[in-house]
Amino acid sequence: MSLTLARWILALALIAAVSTAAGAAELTFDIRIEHGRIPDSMRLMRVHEGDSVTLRWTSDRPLVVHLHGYEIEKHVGPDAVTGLAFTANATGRFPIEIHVRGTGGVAHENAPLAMIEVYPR
Ligand SMILES: [Cu+2]
Repeated sequence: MSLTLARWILALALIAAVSTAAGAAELTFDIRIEHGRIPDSMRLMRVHEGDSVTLRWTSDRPLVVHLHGYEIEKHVGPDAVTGLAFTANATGRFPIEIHVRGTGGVAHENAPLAMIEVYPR
């Protein structure tokens, strides 16, 4: 392989790597829980692989939100915004559920609060 050709291939590989990184988005969702529910418009969140995602939670009562698959749990209460941040490295469909405090274990309350779909880039 000629040196010139090798340089071209290296240059193209670098361009591909940069454009992939540049395509990742930083996404923030503000989500208010009331009576254990969130607005219908927030019940399905779509992101892409590699995106930096931050869910900013508030709730009318203390509870725990659990992002399945990524296995992140956060205490959410009425007095402050709770950030749940992750990089969407795993693709698929991931439920977010409410864990009820004081039941002595993992208790899922009803249907998932929301779903996050992470699409391949
Ligand atoms: Cu859970």
